[in-house]
Amino acid sequence: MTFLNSSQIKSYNDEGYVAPINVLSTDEAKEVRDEIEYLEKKWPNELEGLGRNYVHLISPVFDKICHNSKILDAIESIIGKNILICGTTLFIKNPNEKGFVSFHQDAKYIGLEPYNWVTAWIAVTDSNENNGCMRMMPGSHKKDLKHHTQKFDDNNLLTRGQTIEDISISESEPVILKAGQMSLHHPKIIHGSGLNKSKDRRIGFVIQSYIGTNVDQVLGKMYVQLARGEDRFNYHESVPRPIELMSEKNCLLRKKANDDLSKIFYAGAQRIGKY
Ligand SMILES: O=C(O)CCC(=O)C(=O)O
Repeated sequence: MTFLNSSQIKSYNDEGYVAPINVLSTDEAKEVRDEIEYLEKKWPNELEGLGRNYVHLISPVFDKICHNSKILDAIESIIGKNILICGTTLFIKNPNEKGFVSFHQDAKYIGLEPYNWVTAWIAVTDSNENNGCMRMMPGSHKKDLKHHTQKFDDNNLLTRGQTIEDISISESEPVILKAGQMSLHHPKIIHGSGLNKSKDRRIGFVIQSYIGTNVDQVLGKMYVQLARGEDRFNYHESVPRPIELMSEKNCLLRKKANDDLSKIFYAGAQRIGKY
């Protein structure tokens, strides 16, 4: 049993995030990195652009992480026992690239309501201040959603380059994780991340997000798996777990899921970005 303890729950409620939480062994984290690098080598475009999303639908390795009981225990501590997996994203920052994530709130454009959901950021590699770890503005989840400027900058890893202006980095807290650890963050917390100045990749496998079964998608259609409990709401399309890597059927399903996800991500936007 790896439910969050009372001080972890307090930290999530007060600060809007909790970290670090040990969930994978170093070997398990390495297995995820190897899977990413195998996919990149064998199917070079598969994880590019929109393809960084819904990877758990094409690979049993990512799927296994999403259904990991240690992760689910922690999630249950926050959103209750009826849990759906509604999406995954790879946030990869390669050395010598200029990738960054502007300060933003996930709830702004994602269409998931009510906010009974939580994002799990799993460190596939170490994530620290030198390689561009996430930074959180503690307590910001308690305020309203803020105005975001849509900048579409080339190196911004967010869909629209959505940016909350005038955030003071010195007031943010770094989320330092070892490979195999995770952080959990609230839909409304303001967060972002800077450049990778190291010589290795910084990789986050992000379950974006675990949602309570009572959470609807108000902008479009999502493809979900039941992770725990039961779903009496049936708001979303339910999809099977993959049993082999890149099967034709699962690739087609993922393509459909990503096309629909793009409609959600860019609802009302002036243009479509890279992701
Ligand atoms: O990986 C990053 O640096 C940012 C990821 C992020 O914004 C998120 O998981 O909500």
